[in-house]
Amino acid sequence: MPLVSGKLLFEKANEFGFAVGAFNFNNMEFLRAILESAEEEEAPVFVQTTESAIRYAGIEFLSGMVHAVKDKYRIPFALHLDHGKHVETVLLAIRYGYTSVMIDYSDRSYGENLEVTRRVVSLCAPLGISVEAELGQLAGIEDNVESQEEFLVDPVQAKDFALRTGIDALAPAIGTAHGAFKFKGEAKLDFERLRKVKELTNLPLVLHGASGVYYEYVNEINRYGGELEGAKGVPDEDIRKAVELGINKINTDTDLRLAFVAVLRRLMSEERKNFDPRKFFKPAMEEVKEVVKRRIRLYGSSGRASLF
Ligand code: TD3
Ligand code: ZN
Repeated sequence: MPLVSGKLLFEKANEFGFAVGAFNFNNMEFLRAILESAEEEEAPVFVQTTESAIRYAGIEFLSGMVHAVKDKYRIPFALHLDHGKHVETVLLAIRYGYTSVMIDYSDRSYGENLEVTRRVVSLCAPLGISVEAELGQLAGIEDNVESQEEFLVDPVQAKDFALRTGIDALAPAIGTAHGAFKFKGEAKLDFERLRKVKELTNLPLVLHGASGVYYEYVNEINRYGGELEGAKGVPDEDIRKAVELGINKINTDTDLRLAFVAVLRRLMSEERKNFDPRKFFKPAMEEVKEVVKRRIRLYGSSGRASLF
């Protein structure tokens, strides 16, 4: 049971109360690390690419790799477009065999978000491709805490949006941010808001900007010449709570990047005579596998492949 529609993953996760890991890739090393880890954990998984990943690698390479290896794995997994900002990218993803897409008009007006998301659902639903949309905006580290509230999801609006678009999953902004610098002080997620959104929509929900930004990797990077002072992520405890409150897909990119680069920085500093990139990439890929497995366990999705 290899490449499946995101619908299937969203529905099972919502029914059984766990979250499926959604990990980003730009290259063979990350894709392999994600699929091998999910296979070893017997976990369903989303592999996903942003528009910038598509610009970097080309959609032929990204989708081509996934389709070339899909029968090697027994776990169910979906190929997902992360943060699709243009309907044209959604059409491209459909053409290249993606099984799930996100249309992200969260930075436009509510009316525009509604209209474009409806259009994407009308394109994808007949093809069995799932659609994720977003309401509210992810905070940046520079936003001050007081002014943040207006960027968070409005639960009543979420209910209206769900009913009028027919989306398969919703990403509600509840105080997380993308990248390695998520919070100035303590991490602060609006769990009450999350509880409300779940109660009013009963939709599969997606948590973006969820990386833990583990200090082991940040410290290793800083020790070997990096400058990531002040990096901060979402504590594991908050992830567990979010899953309990109804999060069913968790996006993680930064944690994989940090693990990979931590190993690269150390090895490139220690192994000064080596110029075979594989000798750097292989151990870096192994570290990405470790962090993917750690996240999959945290999300409660280990062993869940047997549900499909
Ligand atoms: O959608 N994504 C992944 C791509 C964002 C750009 O890196 C996320 O929500 C992941 O967030 P995080 O916490 O890994 O940066
Ligand atoms: Zn995101």
